[in-house]
Amino acid sequence: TRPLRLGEIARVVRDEMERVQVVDLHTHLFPPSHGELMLWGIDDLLTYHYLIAEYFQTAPRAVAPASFFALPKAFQADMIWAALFVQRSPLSEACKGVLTTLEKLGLRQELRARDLSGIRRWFAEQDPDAYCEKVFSLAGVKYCVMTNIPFDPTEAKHWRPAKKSYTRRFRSALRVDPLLKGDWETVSACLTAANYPQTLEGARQYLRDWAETMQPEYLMASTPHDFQYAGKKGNGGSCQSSKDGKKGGQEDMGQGCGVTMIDKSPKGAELLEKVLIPVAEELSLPIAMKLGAHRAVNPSLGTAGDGLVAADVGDLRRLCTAHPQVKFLATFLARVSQHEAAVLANKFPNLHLYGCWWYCNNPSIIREITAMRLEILGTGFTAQHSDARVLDQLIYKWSHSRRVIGEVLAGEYVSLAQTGWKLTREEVRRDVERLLGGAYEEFMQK
Ligand code: RAT
Ligand code: ZN
Repeated sequence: TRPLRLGEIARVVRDEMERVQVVDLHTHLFPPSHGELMLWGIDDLLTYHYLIAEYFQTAPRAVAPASFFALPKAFQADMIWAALFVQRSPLSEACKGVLTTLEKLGLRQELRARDLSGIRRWFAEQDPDAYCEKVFSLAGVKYCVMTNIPFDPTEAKHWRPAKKSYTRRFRSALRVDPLLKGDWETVSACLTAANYPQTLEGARQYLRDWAETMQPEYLMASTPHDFQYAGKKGNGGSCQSSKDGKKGGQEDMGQGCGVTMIDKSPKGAELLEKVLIPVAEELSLPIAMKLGAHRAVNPSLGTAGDGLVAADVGDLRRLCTAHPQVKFLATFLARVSQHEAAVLANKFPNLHLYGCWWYCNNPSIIREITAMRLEILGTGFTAQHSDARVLDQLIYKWSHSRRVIGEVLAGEYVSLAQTGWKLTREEVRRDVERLLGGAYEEFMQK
């Protein structure tokens, strides 16, 4: 409890950053109980879609994406290893991530020798359950939130008819992208297959029932690049995203109890307003929005072909205004959106910003965004989430982020200390815990 000396601040922040058990509030990870859905090990690390995209930047013309994807995963991994780690220096954040991960797992010798076979042998000896625990403890992650998509049958089978049991390291989030995309075809196919009526009320009941099954932390969706939300009283119950001017279905627009059959497809904003928001409100579940992805910019690359767009931050403002009783978690993909988003979070107590997402999850950008957020929001935001798809990535994503966020925070404390403000280690610990999970949990509870 003694005040820290100026010269001690950087070291204390570094220590506290190293020791804090973080909450990882958005990942694509699955527990070992989910079998093939759990990605881990060197071949999954090397075939991460960030690395596939980087590989194709410079791949020979003769390697067509379709033939690459038809190869066994280990072959794909070999090609990426050769191109990005042997023929070039692995300078990108995604490449360095693989190195940090292996180094922290203790595979230093194999790394030094660039011995991919040796690395594979090591992973082959690991037991998934024990390895999973090892990764969580090495990464210092208290628990992670998964992304659970009921519309995807390969996932749904792990929940119904019987829910798989898994450790407390994993929590659920119910993801509903087809709703925000206005992809009524997918939604109605799922409703039909599960014997729900093809109505808005049918869709709401479907969500309620899945929420009952999954017990999610929140409902979540990423917005399509052309998403527009007009607000509650906008054009026909906020179906502004309807580019072709069609109204969304026969159902009582604007009144919205929605039991009539739908004969035209409702659009994303309408499904948000009439399905997602009412269910969120009814079940007191926050909605996590991810804004700024432009899917399938190069469709031949699959997930690796998704790009970025500067989303309209105004959509989120209109949502927070129209639904003050609903809590929104949000993260933006474009660097240009970050400042406006921080100001918005400063105005709306029902909005919580989290993480440096995907193309922003690079040290230089994390540094800039974190400094700006601290300056505007104090500790009222969540500095990072990993978005890990491969279990082992928790190790590097958190290690890289802890370092940068710590450096930024230390700088802010030094300027505090220069005013004569006295700071203790316990206070540093409190702030660090808040930035890496505590602020999220406080927001969820309020
Ligand atoms: O970062 C990623 O892995 C992306 O492919 C997306 O999944 C993104 O994180 C998302 O959740 O939409
Ligand atoms: Zn994600």
